[in-house]
Amino acid sequence: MIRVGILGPVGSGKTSLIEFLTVVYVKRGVKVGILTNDVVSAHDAMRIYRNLVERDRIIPRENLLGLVTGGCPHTAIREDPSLNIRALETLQERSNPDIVFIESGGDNVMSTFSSSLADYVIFVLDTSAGDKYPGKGGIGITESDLLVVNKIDIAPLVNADLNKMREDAQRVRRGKPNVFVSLKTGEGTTDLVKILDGELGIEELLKRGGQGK
Ligand SMILES: Nc1nc2c(ncn2[C@@H]2O[C@H](COP(=O)(O)OP(=O)(O)OP(=O)(O)O)[C@@H](O)[C@H]2O)c(=O)[nH]1
Ligand SMILES: [Mg+2]
Repeated sequence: MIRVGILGPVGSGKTSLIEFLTVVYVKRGVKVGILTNDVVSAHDAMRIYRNLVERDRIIPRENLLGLVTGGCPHTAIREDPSLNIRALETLQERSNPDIVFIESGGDNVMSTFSSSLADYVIFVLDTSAGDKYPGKGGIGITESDLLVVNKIDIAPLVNADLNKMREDAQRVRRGKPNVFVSLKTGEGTTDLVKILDGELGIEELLKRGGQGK
């Protein structure tokens, strides 16, 4: 089971990314589980349930789990990830997924996953705050395995210079991968999937017998 942690500021597109990737991978025969963390509600899990379980029948309900962490979202994924680790065990017992996407509650640029919880970490930033990030840094932005800059469709509305953001991403991440996308229009998502295929070894996983839902 590959555990992919997904971090990023409130509203940057973490759930949208999980929904997109789940559809892509399930259609290719990968068995996907989803674990969401929300601070005060099970909002994201309920949304995923409505979209991917009830409406589109992409995953069975036992492949989805939502945690309500309370308090600080960092704690549940970094200082004391025991609740999440137990939830992963439950998902494994119930449906034994090939990949699990773990969404953190909305955080800031300093959030990270404990290595005991995630094997691979994606940080989702968006352009809505302009182009000062990723240049300003922050450990989540600089140390994550993949930086996804989402909502490039709205960049012109906030005068966000995407070339500056690309150069800054290269510099602060010292060459680690980044990809610029719009999960709304689909722009950049082919590159995103290509990068993740390579990073997560999806083709090898399918050859070894990933079995679909
Ligand atoms: N314009 C635009 N809107 C987007 C894009 N991706 C997501 N959104 C919208 O942005 C809002 C937030 O998206 P979510 O996927 O819920 O973001 P999130 O990071 O999971 O949010 P929290 O879990 O609340 O922190 C939603 O209204 C999405 O429809 C995009 O590429 N472009
Ligand atoms: Mg979300």
